[in-house]
Amino acid sequence: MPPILILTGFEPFRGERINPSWEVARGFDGEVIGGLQIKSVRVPVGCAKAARRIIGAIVRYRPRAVIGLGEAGGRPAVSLERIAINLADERGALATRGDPGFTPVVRGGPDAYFSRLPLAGIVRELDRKDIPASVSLTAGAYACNALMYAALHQLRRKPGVPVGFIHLPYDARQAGRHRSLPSMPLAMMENAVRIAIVETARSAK
Ligand code: PCA
Repeated sequence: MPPILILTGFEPFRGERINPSWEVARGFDGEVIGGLQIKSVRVPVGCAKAARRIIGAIVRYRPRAVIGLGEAGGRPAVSLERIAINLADERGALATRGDPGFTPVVRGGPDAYFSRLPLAGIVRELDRKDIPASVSLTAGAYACNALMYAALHQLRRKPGVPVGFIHLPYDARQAGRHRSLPSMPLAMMENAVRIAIVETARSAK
């Protein structure tokens, strides 16, 4: 069996019927791209739960690469996350009033990890295909950040394994609920993620 690339997507949350990240991730399950077999993993929305699920998947599948996907409603482009921080706002930004305090994703872990995906190469290919994309300097402090941080921490002694996270806009099917916010057709997001997988597989050792 070819080595595994774990591709995660989240369950729907905040009253949505779908989460574009899982809609995209599940479509790749079982496919072999660049010599890596995609294992799609559905993740619950919560910092601790998401961290636990990705760590379990990494232990189980011993992946050669990990790409997390999440929904970032309101962002106009595919966001390649550069940084994961050791801060978990378990209630999510919407519930935050005042200072949420400091709860780490991993007690005693470093403040932050940088993405280990080949971001420059991915952005170049996305630009070439006219898919709106940019590198983002914050993945927030909720479940998506927690998943990215936990994956990078879990694989900190395997620097040859690319690990990172990509936020997706709302899917066009969610646009009716969010009329003043940008959205993207699912097929375009699938193309974007395919490009990210190809570039990542190429960089995996
Ligand atoms: N987006 C949230 C959590 C789950 C998701 O799809 C986030 O950005 O943290």
